[in-house]
Amino acid sequence: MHKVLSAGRFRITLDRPLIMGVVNITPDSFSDGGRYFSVVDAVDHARLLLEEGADILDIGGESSRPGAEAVSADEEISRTIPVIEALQDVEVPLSIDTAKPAVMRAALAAGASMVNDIDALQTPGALEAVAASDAAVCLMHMQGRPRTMQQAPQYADVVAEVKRFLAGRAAAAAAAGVAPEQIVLDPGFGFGKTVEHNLELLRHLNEFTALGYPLLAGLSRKSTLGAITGRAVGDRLHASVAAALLAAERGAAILRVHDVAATRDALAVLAALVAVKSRPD
Ligand code: HH2
Repeated sequence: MHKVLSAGRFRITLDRPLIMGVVNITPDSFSDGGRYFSVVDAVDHARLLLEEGADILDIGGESSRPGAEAVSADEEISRTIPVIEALQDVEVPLSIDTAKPAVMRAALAAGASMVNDIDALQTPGALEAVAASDAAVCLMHMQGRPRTMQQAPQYADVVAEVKRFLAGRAAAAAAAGVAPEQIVLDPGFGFGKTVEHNLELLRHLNEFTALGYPLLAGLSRKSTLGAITGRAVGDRLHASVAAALLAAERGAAILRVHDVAATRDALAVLAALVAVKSRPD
C-alpha cells in the first residue's frame, strides 16, 4: 500500500517520487536570488516549472542561505502572497517556505496547501497555525541558525541525531492535531552540516523511512555539490540531477529542485528501470 500525502484539497498517492519546484521571490537566494523578484516574473517562472512537470510549487520570500539577512513577516508576506493569489488556478499544491506563523497563516488563507518550515514548527505559534488548517507540513532539521549554521557544525552521530530530532518534531505536530498523512520529514541537507555530514545523511537516507513519514530531500545546487564537482552554483545542474536521483533511490518521496525538467527525465529513467525489474521473466 502506498502512502498518501494530504495537503489541503489535494490527496496525493506517493507511488512515485514527486518533484517540488522552487519559486524564490528573494533578492538574495543562493542560486537564483533576484531572478524572479517581481510578482510577474515569479508567476511566469512558477508556470514554467509546472509545464516542466512540477508536482508541488514551493514559494519562498526569505533566503535561508548561510549568512542570509533576516526578513520581516510583513516583507515576506508582501513578496509571497500576491504570487500565491495569482496561482489559484493551478492543479498542484502550493507550498509556503517559511518559519514565521504570520506568513503561514497569510499563505494558508490565500490558498496554500502546504507549509515548508526549515525550523520544523519550533517558532511559538507555528504548530498552532498548521494544526488549525488541513495543510501538509514539511518538518526540516537544521543545526543552529542560517546566519551562522555553517561555521562549525558538529555531531557525534549525524544520522541518529537528525532522526531523533525529526521523530520528536513529528510527535509534537501529531500531538498538536496534525494528521500523520499531512506530515513530511526532511534531514535538511546543508543546514548546519559539513560536506561529510550531508553525504552521510544521503548514504543513510533510506533509514529515515523507518520513521513512518514521507521524506523530502533538497540537494539542488547546494554547496556540497560544488565541493564535490568544483563547480560554481550556476553550473551544478548535472550534479543536482544525480543527487536527486540518488535520493529517490534511497526512498525520498519529494525532491525539492530548481531544475524540474531535467529531474523529471532522470526520474523517468529510474521509473522505467523499476518497472522492468517488477515484470515476471
Ligand atoms: N533548502 C532551501 C530552502 N528551503 N526547505 C526544505 N524543506 N529543504 C531544503 O533542503 C531547503 C528548503 C535552500 O534552497 P533555496 O530555496 O534555493 O535557497 P535560499 O534559501 O537561499 O532561498
